[in-house]
Amino acid sequence: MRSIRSFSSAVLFTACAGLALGQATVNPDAAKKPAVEIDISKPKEGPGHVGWWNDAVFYQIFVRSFQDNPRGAKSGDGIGDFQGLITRLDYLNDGDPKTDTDLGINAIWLMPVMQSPSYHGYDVIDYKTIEQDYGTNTDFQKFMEEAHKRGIKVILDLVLNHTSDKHPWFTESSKPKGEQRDWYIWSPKDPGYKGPWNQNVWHKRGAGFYYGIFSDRMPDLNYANPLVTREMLEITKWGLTDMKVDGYRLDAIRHLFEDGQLQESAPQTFEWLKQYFAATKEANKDAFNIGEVWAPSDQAAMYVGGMMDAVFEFDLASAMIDAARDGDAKRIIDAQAKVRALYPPNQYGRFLSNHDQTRVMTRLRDDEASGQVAAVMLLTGPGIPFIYFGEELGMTGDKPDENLRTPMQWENSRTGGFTSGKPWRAVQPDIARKNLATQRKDDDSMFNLYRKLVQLRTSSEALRAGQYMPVESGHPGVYAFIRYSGTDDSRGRNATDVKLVIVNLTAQPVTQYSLKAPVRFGSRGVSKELLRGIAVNEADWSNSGMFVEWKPITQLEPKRGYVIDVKLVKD
Ligand SMILES: [Ca+2]
Ligand SMILES: [Ca+2]
Repeated sequence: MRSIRSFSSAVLFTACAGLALGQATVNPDAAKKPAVEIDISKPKEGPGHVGWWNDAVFYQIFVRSFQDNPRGAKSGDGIGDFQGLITRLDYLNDGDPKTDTDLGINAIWLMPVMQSPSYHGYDVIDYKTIEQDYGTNTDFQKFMEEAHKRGIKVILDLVLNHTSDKHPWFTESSKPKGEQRDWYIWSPKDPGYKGPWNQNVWHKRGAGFYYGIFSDRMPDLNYANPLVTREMLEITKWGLTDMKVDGYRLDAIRHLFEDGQLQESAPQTFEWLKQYFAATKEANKDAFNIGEVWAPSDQAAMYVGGMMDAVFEFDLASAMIDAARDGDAKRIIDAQAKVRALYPPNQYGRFLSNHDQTRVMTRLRDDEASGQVAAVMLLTGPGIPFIYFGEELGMTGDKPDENLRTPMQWENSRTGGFTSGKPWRAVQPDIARKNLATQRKDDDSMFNLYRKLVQLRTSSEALRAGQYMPVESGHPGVYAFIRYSGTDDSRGRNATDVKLVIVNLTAQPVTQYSLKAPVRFGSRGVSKELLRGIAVNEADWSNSGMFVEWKPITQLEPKRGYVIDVKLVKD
């Protein structure tokens, strides 16, 4: 949750910059907390496959911007809706394993879809009624049915921390003697302190002040009140049982509780999330919970296990983008090593950018080749990958937030094929190149790379849920690693699926590199490059199955990624 229209972009920038630099907080108590010591040579052990989410490639959708219903109810108003989204499901996954023209994702994260007065929906006024712009509860249920029919799981954005100030609970709470006074956080006088990014958090209403960490229009719920907990857990369970959703993306969870002036990751928040986690698993044992903890890796990882199934890895996202832009392999090697030491294997969201961040292609200065190596890292690396809608077309967009969330560009036209009316927000000016219809025809397009990578990941257990092993490349611009599965052995002995990924992050061809890894795969390999089918030089496996001077591709092309299937032959 960083997406409040009332924020000035200056405030937003400060908040994000502070986080990006790893400044935990301006709160003095939190600042005194000892830094977590991380030994990056010690990966967390355990299975890399915990639940269905470890077989998933997620796709993040802003319903308002995906597809306006082409005909019938709510069509032509320039606003995406559930009926429109249903018409585009076959693009995401047509449910037919024999076709490969669809993108191939198998899970969706829907940004908020419940009633809200804002365009983005992060301020809810009714947690059980679908936003009227998007359709009805029946439309939503139809969408769920159509998604499930295609083998697509769906998780919903769940905004627990706050409601809209127009929520009936808050209206009642605003009355000093109202029955729901304690549902929100009130003070007779202004307590005077500021929030973690130096914003106002106490807002005046009537004779009192209420707490709202993000905005005066988003009052924080008071989770110290058991009635609030009971209500919100009931809503959570209702979604899982009655609406049949497969889990939640939890907005801003580190702000749930405040402990005095401690406004991030208060101890009560962790305790509460254990209760939340148990409630979701009770409603559906396969429910998936992924949290937004917009903080450095060591703080984010604290939420995984018994509180969240996974959290989004913001540091890893920045590292992938920096590495792709600057040609710096160490940047991603170090970030991945840290993540590997902090999390149970694969239990984190791997993404490049989301709805709160400048689109990845804009951050890569619209350099298509850099975007393609970022895509290779996103979809071959460990964790649970998330694609932000339009990223697969290399869509661009910068602040303000509305421009990070512009309509999906299906074709090169004034409305991008998104609506027959006037889109709620204009399409991007570079639509002539950044649209699906044009990119479908080009084998080397961003879309076709994403499509191949998603399908490659889906078809390989090693890429989906396997172990990760870094490989020394002997070149500062070459990032290499192995994913393998079918064995618990830390050196890969008896692995049944082995994929070697090599990424030349630099803008120059590279021939001076040499791969080295302490693997014990077997004694001979038969290798094949999977993205372009180019020739591979076999390793010398005579050294007890360990390869030391392997150059599988004679020349690595500028800004290019390779995925090599290593088939092992035992003597
Ligand atoms: Ca519509
Ligand atoms: Ca809160």
